[in-house]
Amino acid sequence: MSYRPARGQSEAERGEGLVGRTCGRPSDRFVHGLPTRHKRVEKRAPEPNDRSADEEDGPAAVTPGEPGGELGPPWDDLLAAALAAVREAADPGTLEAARVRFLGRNGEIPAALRAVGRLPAERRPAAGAAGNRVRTAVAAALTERAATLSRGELDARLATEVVDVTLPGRTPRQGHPHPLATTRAELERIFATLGFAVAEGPEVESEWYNFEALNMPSGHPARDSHDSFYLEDALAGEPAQGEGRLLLRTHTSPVQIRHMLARGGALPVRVVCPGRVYRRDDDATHSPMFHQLEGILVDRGISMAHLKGVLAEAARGLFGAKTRVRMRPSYFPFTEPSAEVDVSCVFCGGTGCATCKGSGWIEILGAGMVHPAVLTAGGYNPEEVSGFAFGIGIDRCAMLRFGIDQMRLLFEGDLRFLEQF
Ligand code: 2NL
Repeated sequence: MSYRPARGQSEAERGEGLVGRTCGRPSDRFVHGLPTRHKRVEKRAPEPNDRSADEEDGPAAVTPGEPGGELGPPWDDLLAAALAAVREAADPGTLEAARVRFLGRNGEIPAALRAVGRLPAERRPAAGAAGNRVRTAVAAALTERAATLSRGELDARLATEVVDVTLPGRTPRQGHPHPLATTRAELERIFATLGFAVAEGPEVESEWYNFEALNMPSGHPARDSHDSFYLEDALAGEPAQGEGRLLLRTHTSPVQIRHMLARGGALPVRVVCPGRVYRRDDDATHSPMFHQLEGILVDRGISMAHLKGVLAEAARGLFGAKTRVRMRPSYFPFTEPSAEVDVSCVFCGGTGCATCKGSGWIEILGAGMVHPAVLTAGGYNPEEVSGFAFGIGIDRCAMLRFGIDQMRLLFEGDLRFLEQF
Protein backbone atom coordinates (compact mmCIF):
# COMPACT_ATOMS: atom_id res chain seq x y z
CA MET A 1 0.00 0.00 0.00
CA SER A 2 2.82 2.27 -0.87
CA TYR A 3 0.46 4.67 -2.64
CA ARG A 4 -1.02 5.73 0.69
CA PRO A 5 1.80 7.83 2.00
CA ALA A 6 -0.23 9.48 4.70
CA ARG A 7 -0.82 6.19 6.41
CA GLY A 8 2.61 4.75 7.11
CA GLN A 9 3.58 2.60 10.04
CA SER A 10 2.62 4.17 13.29
CA GLU A 11 4.86 4.85 16.18
CA ALA A 12 3.14 2.08 18.07
CA GLU A 13 3.68 -0.38 15.23
CA ARG A 14 7.35 0.47 15.09
CA GLY A 15 7.54 -0.16 18.78
CA GLU A 16 9.40 2.99 19.47
CA GLY A 17 9.49 5.33 22.32
CA LEU A 18 6.78 3.94 24.40
CA VAL A 19 8.19 2.26 27.43
CA GLY A 20 11.50 4.05 27.21
CA ARG A 21 10.04 7.49 26.93
CA THR A 22 7.21 7.35 29.35
CA CYS A 23 8.68 4.95 31.81
CA GLY A 24 11.98 6.62 32.15
CA ARG A 25 13.22 5.74 35.57
CA PRO A 26 16.24 3.44 35.31
CA SER A 27 14.82 0.90 37.68
CA ASP A 28 11.90 0.32 35.34
CA ARG A 29 14.01 -0.24 32.31
CA PHE A 30 17.05 -2.08 33.46
CA VAL A 31 17.77 -5.14 35.42
CA HIS A 32 21.23 -5.26 36.82
CA GLY A 33 22.24 -2.52 34.45
CA LEU A 34 20.97 -4.22 31.31
CA PRO A 35 17.77 -3.41 29.40
CA THR A 36 15.10 -5.83 30.54
CA ARG A 37 14.46 -7.15 27.04
CA HIS A 38 17.92 -8.72 27.04
CA LYS A 39 17.38 -10.17 30.41
CA ARG A 40 14.33 -12.28 29.68
CA VAL A 41 15.12 -15.90 30.31
CA GLU A 42 13.15 -19.09 30.25
CA LYS A 43 11.90 -20.35 33.55
CA ARG A 44 14.53 -22.62 34.97
CA ALA A 45 15.62 -24.15 38.19
CA PRO A 46 17.78 -21.72 40.12
CA GLU A 47 21.45 -22.43 39.68
CA PRO A 48 23.78 -22.46 42.63
CA ASN A 49 25.46 -19.24 41.56
CA ASP A 50 22.24 -17.50 40.68
CA ARG A 51 22.13 -14.36 42.77
CA SER A 52 18.39 -14.50 43.28
CA ALA A 53 18.60 -18.01 44.61
CA ASP A 54 20.86 -16.78 47.40
CA GLU A 55 18.36 -14.27 48.65
CA GLU A 56 16.53 -15.54 51.68
CA ASP A 57 13.77 -12.99 51.68
CA GLY A 58 11.67 -11.75 48.80
CA PRO A 59 10.52 -13.67 45.74
CA ALA A 60 13.84 -15.36 45.27
CA ALA A 61 12.47 -18.34 43.41
CA VAL A 62 11.23 -16.15 40.59
CA THR A 63 13.60 -15.02 37.91
CA PRO A 64 13.88 -11.26 37.65
CA GLY A 65 12.10 -10.01 34.62
CA GLU A 66 9.58 -12.89 34.54
CA PRO A 67 5.97 -12.04 35.25
CA GLY A 68 5.87 -11.76 38.99
CA GLY A 69 9.63 -11.32 39.27
CA GLU A 70 10.77 -8.68 41.65
CA LEU A 71 11.50 -6.24 38.88
CA GLY A 72 8.15 -6.67 37.20
CA PRO A 73 7.08 -8.15 33.89
CA PRO A 74 9.29 -7.73 30.82
CA TRP A 75 7.14 -5.05 29.25
CA ASP A 76 9.61 -4.12 26.52
CA ASP A 77 9.80 -7.71 25.35
CA LEU A 78 6.04 -8.12 25.42
CA LEU A 79 5.53 -4.90 23.51
CA ALA A 80 8.06 -5.79 20.86
CA ALA A 81 6.65 -9.29 20.43
CA ALA A 82 3.07 -8.06 20.24
CA LEU A 83 3.85 -5.30 17.75
CA ALA A 84 5.79 -7.73 15.59
CA ALA A 85 2.86 -10.15 15.58
CA VAL A 86 0.49 -7.33 14.66
CA ARG A 87 2.79 -6.06 11.93
CA GLU A 88 3.23 -9.50 10.43
CA ALA A 89 -0.46 -10.42 10.45
CA ALA A 90 -1.37 -10.50 6.77
CA ASP A 91 -5.06 -11.32 7.17
CA PRO A 92 -7.86 -10.67 9.70
CA GLY A 93 -7.71 -14.24 11.06
CA THR A 94 -4.02 -14.00 11.94
CA LEU A 95 -4.57 -10.55 13.42
CA GLU A 96 -7.35 -11.91 15.62
CA ALA A 97 -5.05 -14.72 16.75
CA ALA A 98 -2.47 -12.08 17.74
CA ARG A 99 -5.11 -10.17 19.66
CA VAL A 100 -6.16 -13.29 21.54
CA ARG A 101 -2.53 -14.19 22.28
CA PHE A 102 -1.62 -10.80 23.71
CA LEU A 103 -4.83 -9.10 24.83
CA GLY A 104 -7.28 -12.00 25.22
CA ARG A 105 -8.66 -12.82 28.63
CA ASN A 106 -5.86 -15.34 29.16
CA GLY A 107 -3.44 -13.43 26.96
CA GLU A 108 0.12 -12.56 27.81
CA ILE A 109 -0.43 -8.91 28.67
CA PRO A 110 -3.37 -9.48 31.06
CA ALA A 111 -1.30 -12.30 32.67
CA ALA A 112 1.64 -9.94 33.10
CA LEU A 113 -0.64 -7.25 34.54
CA ARG A 114 -1.93 -9.76 37.09
CA ALA A 115 1.68 -10.55 38.00
CA VAL A 116 2.22 -6.89 38.87
CA GLY A 117 -0.02 -7.46 41.87
CA ARG A 118 2.51 -9.85 43.27
CA LEU A 119 5.39 -7.35 43.11
CA PRO A 120 6.66 -5.59 46.21
CA ALA A 121 4.29 -2.72 46.94
CA GLU A 122 6.74 0.03 46.05
CA ARG A 123 7.24 -1.39 42.56
CA ARG A 124 3.61 -1.90 41.65
CA PRO A 125 2.67 1.64 40.57
CA ALA A 126 5.45 2.02 38.05
CA ALA A 127 5.18 -1.54 36.74
CA GLY A 128 1.42 -1.26 36.50
CA ALA A 129 1.61 2.06 34.67
CA ALA A 130 4.15 0.66 32.23
CA GLY A 131 1.90 -2.36 31.64
CA ASN A 132 -1.14 -0.21 30.97
CA ARG A 133 0.80 1.80 28.41
CA VAL A 134 1.87 -1.41 26.68
CA ARG A 135 -1.70 -2.68 26.65
CA THR A 136 -2.94 0.62 25.18
CA ALA A 137 -0.22 0.67 22.56
CA VAL A 138 -0.90 -2.92 21.48
CA ALA A 139 -4.64 -2.24 21.29
CA ALA A 140 -3.98 0.83 19.13
CA ALA A 141 -1.68 -1.13 16.86
CA LEU A 142 -4.33 -3.85 16.48
CA THR A 143 -6.98 -1.30 15.55
CA GLU A 144 -4.77 0.38 13.02
CA ARG A 145 -3.66 -2.91 11.49
CA ALA A 146 -7.27 -4.07 11.22
CA ALA A 147 -8.13 -0.87 9.35
CA THR A 148 -5.16 -1.34 7.05
CA LEU A 149 -6.12 -4.94 6.31
CA SER A 150 -9.74 -4.10 5.53
CA ARG A 151 -8.61 -1.25 3.28
CA GLY A 152 -6.46 -3.80 1.50
CA GLU A 153 -9.45 -6.09 1.00
CA LEU A 154 -11.51 -3.25 -0.37
CA ASP A 155 -8.73 -2.18 -2.71
CA ALA A 156 -8.41 -5.72 -3.97
CA ARG A 157 -12.15 -5.91 -4.64
CA LEU A 158 -12.14 -2.53 -6.34
CA ALA A 159 -9.30 -3.67 -8.55
CA THR A 160 -10.96 -6.92 -9.61
CA GLU A 161 -14.73 -6.32 -9.55
CA VAL A 162 -16.29 -4.44 -12.41
CA VAL A 163 -19.73 -2.89 -12.74
CA ASP A 164 -21.03 -2.60 -16.28
CA VAL A 165 -22.96 0.64 -16.08
CA THR A 166 -24.20 0.16 -19.65
CA LEU A 167 -26.35 -2.88 -18.74
CA PRO A 168 -30.11 -2.24 -18.97
CA GLY A 169 -31.75 -1.70 -15.58
CA ARG A 170 -34.11 -4.17 -13.92
CA THR A 171 -37.44 -2.43 -13.39
CA PRO A 172 -39.10 -3.60 -10.17
CA ARG A 173 -42.62 -4.90 -10.62
CA GLN A 174 -44.99 -2.28 -9.35
CA GLY A 175 -48.14 -3.17 -7.48
CA HIS A 176 -51.46 -1.41 -7.87
CA PRO A 177 -54.76 -1.35 -6.00
CA HIS A 178 -57.05 -4.37 -6.27
CA PRO A 179 -60.31 -3.80 -8.22
CA LEU A 180 -62.22 -4.29 -4.94
CA ALA A 181 -60.11 -1.59 -3.27
CA THR A 182 -60.74 0.92 -6.05
CA THR A 183 -64.46 0.12 -6.05
CA ARG A 184 -64.69 0.54 -2.29
CA ALA A 185 -62.73 3.81 -2.45
CA GLU A 186 -64.99 5.06 -5.22
CA LEU A 187 -68.14 4.22 -3.20
CA GLU A 188 -66.71 5.95 -0.12
CA ARG A 189 -65.85 9.01 -2.20
CA ILE A 190 -69.36 9.21 -3.69
CA PHE A 191 -71.08 8.91 -0.31
CA ALA A 192 -68.65 11.41 1.20
CA THR A 193 -69.83 13.97 -1.36
CA LEU A 194 -73.38 13.29 -0.07
CA GLY A 195 -72.31 14.05 3.50
CA PHE A 196 -71.76 10.52 4.82
CA ALA A 197 -68.98 9.68 7.28
CA VAL A 198 -67.12 6.36 7.00
CA ALA A 199 -66.97 3.98 9.97
CA GLU A 200 -65.38 0.57 10.49
CA GLY A 201 -65.91 -2.01 13.21
CA PRO A 202 -65.03 -5.53 14.38
CA GLU A 203 -65.41 -8.55 12.09
CA VAL A 204 -65.99 -10.78 15.12
CA GLU A 205 -69.29 -9.67 16.57
CA SER A 206 -71.70 -10.69 19.29
CA GLU A 207 -75.13 -12.04 18.50
CA TRP A 208 -76.64 -8.92 20.03
CA TYR A 209 -75.01 -6.47 17.60
CA ASN A 210 -75.24 -8.78 14.59
CA PHE A 211 -78.85 -10.02 15.07
CA GLU A 212 -80.75 -8.87 18.13
CA ALA A 213 -80.30 -5.14 17.52
CA LEU A 214 -81.29 -5.68 13.89
CA ASN A 215 -84.71 -7.09 14.68
CA MET A 216 -83.59 -10.67 14.21
CA PRO A 217 -84.41 -12.31 17.56
CA SER A 218 -83.31 -15.84 18.47
CA GLY A 219 -85.11 -18.34 16.34
CA HIS A 220 -84.63 -16.24 13.23
CA PRO A 221 -83.45 -18.53 10.42
CA ALA A 222 -80.39 -16.42 9.57
CA ARG A 223 -79.11 -17.05 13.09
CA ASP A 224 -78.88 -20.78 12.41
CA SER A 225 -75.31 -22.11 12.51
CA HIS A 226 -76.12 -23.41 9.06
CA ASP A 227 -75.99 -19.85 7.76
CA SER A 228 -73.44 -18.14 10.03
CA PHE A 229 -69.93 -18.87 11.29
CA TYR A 230 -69.89 -19.08 15.10
CA LEU A 231 -66.66 -19.12 17.07
CA GLU A 232 -65.86 -22.21 19.14
CA ASP A 233 -66.63 -21.44 22.76
CA ALA A 234 -62.96 -21.94 23.67
CA LEU A 235 -61.92 -19.36 21.08
CA ALA A 236 -64.70 -16.97 21.88
CA GLY A 237 -63.81 -16.36 25.51
CA GLU A 238 -66.41 -14.46 27.49
CA PRO A 239 -68.74 -12.28 25.40
CA ALA A 240 -70.07 -9.28 27.27
CA GLN A 241 -73.09 -9.88 29.51
CA GLY A 242 -76.27 -10.36 27.49
CA GLU A 243 -74.56 -10.17 24.09
CA GLY A 244 -74.83 -13.88 23.36
CA ARG A 245 -72.27 -15.92 21.44
CA LEU A 246 -69.59 -14.57 19.10
CA LEU A 247 -69.66 -15.02 15.32
CA LEU A 248 -68.15 -13.58 12.16
CA ARG A 249 -70.42 -10.69 11.27
CA THR A 250 -72.86 -11.56 8.50
CA HIS A 251 -73.29 -7.90 7.45
CA THR A 252 -71.72 -4.54 8.41
CA SER A 253 -74.97 -3.38 10.08
CA PRO A 254 -73.48 -3.94 13.59
CA VAL A 255 -71.05 -1.11 12.84
CA GLN A 256 -74.02 1.19 12.22
CA ILE A 257 -75.61 0.09 15.51
CA ARG A 258 -72.33 0.85 17.29
CA HIS A 259 -72.15 4.20 15.49
CA MET A 260 -75.70 5.14 16.53
CA LEU A 261 -75.03 4.20 20.15
CA ALA A 262 -71.80 6.21 20.08
CA ARG A 263 -73.71 9.24 18.76
CA GLY A 264 -75.82 9.05 21.92
CA GLY A 265 -79.00 10.29 20.23
CA ALA A 266 -77.35 13.14 18.27
CA LEU A 267 -78.76 13.96 14.81
CA PRO A 268 -78.26 13.37 12.01
CA VAL A 269 -76.84 9.86 11.83
CA ARG A 270 -75.21 9.71 8.41
CA VAL A 271 -72.60 7.03 7.93
CA VAL A 272 -71.45 4.31 5.52
CA CYS A 273 -69.74 1.15 6.77
CA PRO A 274 -67.60 -0.85 4.32
CA GLY A 275 -65.88 -4.14 5.12
CA ARG A 276 -65.68 -7.91 5.00
CA VAL A 277 -68.69 -10.04 5.91
CA TYR A 278 -69.07 -13.81 6.25
CA ARG A 279 -71.81 -16.28 5.40
CA ARG A 280 -71.86 -20.04 4.97
CA ASP A 281 -72.27 -19.88 1.20
CA ASP A 282 -69.80 -21.28 -1.27
CA ASP A 283 -70.78 -21.83 -4.89
CA ALA A 284 -70.29 -20.31 -8.33
CA THR A 285 -71.93 -17.02 -7.41
CA HIS A 286 -71.22 -16.95 -3.63
CA SER A 287 -68.08 -16.78 -1.53
CA PRO A 288 -68.01 -17.41 2.27
CA MET A 289 -66.34 -14.01 2.62
CA PHE A 290 -67.46 -11.02 0.62
CA HIS A 291 -67.58 -7.24 0.92
CA GLN A 292 -70.41 -4.96 1.78
CA LEU A 293 -70.96 -1.27 2.12
CA GLU A 294 -73.96 -0.37 4.20
CA GLY A 295 -75.27 3.09 4.84
CA ILE A 296 -77.77 4.65 7.20
CA LEU A 297 -79.28 8.11 7.54
CA VAL A 298 -81.45 9.02 10.54
CA ASP A 299 -82.98 12.43 11.13
CA ARG A 300 -86.35 14.08 11.61
CA GLY A 301 -88.71 13.63 8.65
CA ILE A 302 -86.64 11.24 6.55
CA SER A 303 -88.70 9.46 3.86
CA MET A 304 -88.41 6.91 1.07
CA ALA A 305 -87.96 9.86 -1.34
CA HIS A 306 -84.67 10.78 0.38
CA LEU A 307 -83.60 7.16 0.02
CA LYS A 308 -84.31 7.07 -3.71
CA GLY A 309 -82.60 10.41 -4.29
CA VAL A 310 -79.43 9.39 -2.49
CA LEU A 311 -79.24 6.00 -4.20
CA ALA A 312 -79.86 7.45 -7.67
CA GLU A 313 -77.11 9.99 -7.07
CA ALA A 314 -74.73 7.24 -5.89
CA ALA A 315 -75.59 5.01 -8.89
CA ARG A 316 -74.91 7.86 -11.33
CA GLY A 317 -71.60 8.53 -9.60
CA LEU A 318 -70.61 4.89 -9.86
CA PHE A 319 -71.98 3.84 -13.26
CA GLY A 320 -72.38 7.08 -15.21
CA ALA A 321 -74.73 10.07 -15.47
CA LYS A 322 -77.31 8.26 -17.63
CA THR A 323 -77.95 5.51 -15.05
CA ARG A 324 -81.58 5.15 -13.91
CA VAL A 325 -82.80 3.56 -10.67
CA ARG A 326 -85.94 1.59 -9.84
CA MET A 327 -87.23 0.06 -6.61
CA ARG A 328 -89.22 -3.14 -6.13
CA PRO A 329 -90.92 -4.22 -2.91
CA SER A 330 -88.93 -6.69 -0.87
CA TYR A 331 -88.40 -7.87 2.68
CA PHE A 332 -85.56 -7.43 5.20
CA PRO A 333 -86.03 -7.88 8.93
CA PHE A 334 -84.29 -4.55 9.71
CA THR A 335 -86.24 -2.30 7.33
CA GLU A 336 -89.96 -1.64 6.79
CA PRO A 337 -90.89 -1.06 4.05
CA SER A 338 -88.02 -2.71 2.18
CA ALA A 339 -86.96 -2.59 -1.45
CA GLU A 340 -84.62 -4.22 -3.96
CA VAL A 341 -82.92 -1.49 -5.96
CA ASP A 342 -82.04 -1.99 -9.61
CA VAL A 343 -79.95 0.22 -11.90
CA SER A 344 -80.34 0.39 -15.65
CA CYS A 345 -77.90 -2.09 -17.19
CA VAL A 346 -74.38 -0.69 -17.33
CA PHE A 347 -73.61 -2.73 -20.43
CA CYS A 348 -76.61 -2.27 -22.70
CA GLY A 349 -78.06 0.91 -21.19
CA GLY A 350 -81.45 -0.81 -20.72
CA THR A 351 -82.10 -2.42 -24.09
CA GLY A 352 -81.33 -5.93 -22.83
CA CYS A 353 -78.17 -8.04 -22.99
CA ALA A 354 -76.59 -11.20 -21.56
CA THR A 355 -75.50 -9.52 -18.33
CA CYS A 356 -79.00 -8.23 -17.49
CA LYS A 357 -80.54 -11.36 -18.98
CA GLY A 358 -82.52 -9.25 -21.41
CA SER A 359 -84.33 -7.30 -18.68
CA GLY A 360 -82.39 -4.04 -19.02
CA TRP A 361 -82.02 -3.87 -15.22
CA ILE A 362 -79.38 -5.04 -12.79
CA GLU A 363 -80.07 -5.58 -9.10
CA ILE A 364 -77.26 -4.10 -7.03
CA LEU A 365 -78.60 -3.27 -3.58
CA GLY A 366 -81.22 -3.66 -0.94
CA ALA A 367 -82.67 -0.82 1.10
CA GLY A 368 -85.60 0.38 3.15
CA MET A 369 -86.82 2.52 6.02
CA VAL A 370 -85.09 1.59 9.28
CA HIS A 371 -87.34 -0.66 11.39
CA PRO A 372 -88.61 1.05 14.61
CA ALA A 373 -87.07 -1.78 16.67
CA VAL A 374 -83.67 -1.06 15.11
CA LEU A 375 -83.94 2.68 15.81
CA THR A 376 -84.77 1.85 19.41
CA ALA A 377 -81.80 -0.53 19.72
CA GLY A 378 -79.58 2.28 18.41
CA GLY A 379 -80.85 4.67 21.10
CA TYR A 380 -83.27 6.69 18.97
CA ASN A 381 -87.00 7.26 19.47
CA PRO A 382 -88.97 6.02 16.41
CA GLU A 383 -91.80 8.43 17.36
CA GLU A 384 -89.42 11.38 16.78
CA VAL A 385 -87.05 10.34 14.04
CA SER A 386 -87.00 8.13 10.97
CA GLY A 387 -84.28 6.88 8.69
CA PHE A 388 -83.35 4.88 5.65
CA ALA A 389 -80.65 2.26 5.25
CA PHE A 390 -79.16 0.34 2.37
CA GLY A 391 -76.65 -2.39 1.68
CA ILE A 392 -74.48 -2.74 -1.42
CA GLY A 393 -72.33 -5.70 -2.41
CA ILE A 394 -68.92 -4.19 -3.19
CA ASP A 395 -67.87 -7.37 -5.03
CA ARG A 396 -70.91 -7.24 -7.28
CA CYS A 397 -70.28 -3.54 -8.03
CA ALA A 398 -66.66 -4.31 -8.93
CA MET A 399 -67.77 -7.13 -11.24
CA LEU A 400 -70.19 -4.78 -13.00
CA ARG A 401 -67.66 -1.96 -13.27
CA PHE A 402 -64.93 -4.16 -14.71
CA GLY A 403 -67.03 -6.75 -16.57
CA ILE A 404 -65.87 -9.66 -14.36
CA ASP A 405 -68.12 -12.74 -14.58
CA GLN A 406 -66.88 -14.88 -11.66
CA MET A 407 -66.70 -13.62 -8.08
CA ARG A 408 -63.95 -16.06 -7.09
CA LEU A 409 -61.55 -14.26 -9.44
CA LEU A 410 -61.65 -11.35 -7.01
CA PHE A 411 -60.38 -13.52 -4.14
CA GLU A 412 -57.85 -15.84 -5.73
CA GLY A 413 -55.02 -13.34 -6.00
CA ASP A 414 -54.01 -14.57 -9.45
CA LEU A 415 -51.73 -11.85 -10.85
CA ARG A 416 -52.48 -12.83 -14.44
CA PHE A 417 -56.03 -11.75 -13.72
CA LEU A 418 -55.37 -8.81 -11.38
CA GLU A 419 -52.76 -7.17 -13.60
CA GLN A 420 -55.54 -6.35 -16.11
CA PHE A 421 -57.07 -3.73 -13.85
C1 2NL B 1 -78.61 -6.29 0.73
C2 2NL B 1 -79.50 -5.74 1.76
C3 2NL B 1 -79.59 -4.06 3.39
C4 2NL B 1 -79.66 -2.73 5.35
C5 2NL B 1 -78.97 -3.54 4.50
C6 2NL B 1 -79.57 -1.77 7.60
C7 2NL B 1 -78.73 -1.42 8.62
C8 2NL B 1 -79.28 -0.90 9.75
C9 2NL B 1 -80.59 -0.74 9.87
C10 2NL B 1 -81.38 -1.10 8.82
CL1 2NL B 1 -78.27 -0.48 11.04
N1 2NL B 1 -80.86 -1.61 7.70
N2 2NL B 1 -79.02 -2.26 6.45
C11 2NL B 1 -80.96 -2.41 5.05
C12 2NL B 1 -81.57 -2.93 3.93
C13 2NL B 1 -80.88 -3.77 3.09
O1 2NL B 1 -78.82 -4.87 2.58
O2 2NL B 1 -79.09 -7.09 -0.05
N3 2NL B 1 -77.38 -5.92 0.68
C14 2NL B 1 -76.44 -6.39 -0.28
